[in-house]
Amino acid sequence: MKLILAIVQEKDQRRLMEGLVAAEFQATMLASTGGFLREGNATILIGVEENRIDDVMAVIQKYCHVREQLVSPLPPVVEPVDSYISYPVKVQVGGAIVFVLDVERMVKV
Ligand code: 2BA
Repeated sequence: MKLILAIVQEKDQRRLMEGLVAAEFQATMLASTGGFLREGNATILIGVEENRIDDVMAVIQKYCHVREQLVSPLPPVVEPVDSYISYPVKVQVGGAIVFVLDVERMVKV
C-alpha cells in the first residue's frame, strides 16, 4: 500500500475531494499553509493500493490547475524601507505537489 500526499491550492481542494470520492478513493484533507506565499493550501492524504496510483494521479491532474500569482517581495533588511521600491514578481503555483510514500501497515481498529 502507498500513501499519496498531495499539496493543492485552496481553489482546487473542494472539486478534487469530490472527484476522489466519486472515483471511490478514500481521502483526508488537512488545512495547510505554504512556506513561501504564506497562503492557505490543502494537504490531502490518500491511502491506495499500488496498482491504483496512476488513477489517483489522473484525478489530481484533472482538478488541479497551474495558476500565476503576483508576489511583492519584502524589503531587504539592510536598506531603509522608504528608499526601497518593490516590484511584484510572478510565481507559478500548482497544479499539485505530490509525494508517494510506502506504507508499512494500515490498521483499522
Ligand atoms: P508555497 O511555499 O507558498 O509556494 C508557492 C509557489 O511559490 C510555489 O509553487 C513556487 O512556484 C513558488 N516558490 C516557492 N518557493 C520559492 C522560492 N524560494 N523562490 C521563488 N519561488 C518560490 P509550487 O511549487 O506549486 O508549490 C505549491 C505549494 O506546495 C507550496 O506553497 C508548498 O506549500 C508546497 N510545496 C512545494 N514544494 C514542496 C516541498 N518540496 N516540500 C513540501 N511542500 C512543498
